[in-house]
Amino acid sequence: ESYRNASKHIAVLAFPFGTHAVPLLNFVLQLSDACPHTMFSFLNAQQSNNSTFPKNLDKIKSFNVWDGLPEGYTFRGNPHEPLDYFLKAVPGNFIKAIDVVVFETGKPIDCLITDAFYAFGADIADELNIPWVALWTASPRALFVHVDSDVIRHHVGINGPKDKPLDFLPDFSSIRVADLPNGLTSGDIDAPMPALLYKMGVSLSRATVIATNSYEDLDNTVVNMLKLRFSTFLNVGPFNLVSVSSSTVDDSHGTLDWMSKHEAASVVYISFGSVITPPPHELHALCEALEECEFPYLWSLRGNPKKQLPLGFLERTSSKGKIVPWAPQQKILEHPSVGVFVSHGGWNSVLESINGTVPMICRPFFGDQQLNTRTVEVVWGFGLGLEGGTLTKEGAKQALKLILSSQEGKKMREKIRVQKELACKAVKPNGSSNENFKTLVKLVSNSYQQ
Ligand code: U2F
Repeated sequence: ESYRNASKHIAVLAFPFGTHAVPLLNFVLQLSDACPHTMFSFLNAQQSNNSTFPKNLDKIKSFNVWDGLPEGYTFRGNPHEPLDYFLKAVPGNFIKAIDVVVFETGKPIDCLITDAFYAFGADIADELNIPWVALWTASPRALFVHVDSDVIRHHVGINGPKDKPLDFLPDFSSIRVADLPNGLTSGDIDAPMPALLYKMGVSLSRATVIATNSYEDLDNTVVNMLKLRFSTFLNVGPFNLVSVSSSTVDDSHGTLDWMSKHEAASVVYISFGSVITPPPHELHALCEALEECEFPYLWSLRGNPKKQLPLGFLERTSSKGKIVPWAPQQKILEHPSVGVFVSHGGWNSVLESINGTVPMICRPFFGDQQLNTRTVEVVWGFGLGLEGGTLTKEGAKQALKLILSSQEGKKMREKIRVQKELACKAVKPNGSSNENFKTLVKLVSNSYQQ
């Protein structure tokens, strides 16, 4: 059945920054298989649609919304700038686009799916009298701190001591104030993004379903707390075990062949996600550590390696290393030669590390990344943070050696293997994510068929 012939119409509102639209699209792809007679309109900023949206999907059509950028705007390297403009344009740009889609297709909207960031989804859904499904694309733990913002603020204050543990929350005693996203209890709590996340925490109780890209066993205590808060909080991931988006399998730089030339569990894979490049002195520190330890490395680096890395580094390590502008990360992490993943701790990277059973070294930058780092290190024990939170030559050397060539590294690999098994079990028929997904489909279709 094609987009035009469907009798039901679901509008999807994507968040066009970081790796948000890809998991949302994966979620919608799964739903489109499970919901017959339903068409999906995927509303997103043009740039993000161009990079995430494959051509020719039968039941899913993409539409561009205004990105809020002033005319003639040129990106000068600050990733927060386009985000701030975009946040000024919401929800008006989406409301307008929904009107256009309804007019063009002649089909009213029966259900709204949004990135959970969009607290205003609650109002749009109320206005249209339709269900609202919110997809949280990061970890349950990162969601929980936003849902419980007021409790956390009450206990630790605003801009209070950074090393205070959050021991007033179950299973948070090893998490400190410093691990919370910026703007939750420190920094500018009224800035656009923190304000949006705060509103999200308050509005999510109005969602018909809150779905997340994780699985029940990964952070079970936190998941159970969320289930107590929201009767329809459903872990339906990890999506990377269900579907792999086309952008992550492109291997035009021959990285998989290169990986195959190396010994098992020996290669350092480096990637700081889709948004961030570490500052020059940290790039240099990492290069020096790699060079001194002589570990083979594969580095997905945005920018210009010749300009950003130490003079002569590329030449000196050419037999040991490979630098590419984009790598098929999921496949690299599944490759037997990879031994450690140096990462920024983005949620998709954590899930892909679990899938590949590769211990992580995390250098977090913003949002949930510090909380993920701490959780990986202290709660799950399959990776390391860095002393002082940044890359230094000695810190990187120590962490790389520990994971690649010590007993502790082996233990981490064991721990992550256990997680991989649990993740695989969750997405199997009768597994928790699979069952949760069926519940989600029922909840959505019952509510809009009435
Ligand atoms: C934001 O995500 P990021 O894009 O910064 O980071 P990840 O969640 O780790 O996702 C990166 C994705 O890009 C892929 C990689 C991941 O699926 O496989 N990728 C690739 O295929 N090839 C490359 O060379 C480099 C990356 C945000 F910054 C995070 O804090 C959030 O946790 C996340 C989810 O909400 O979104």
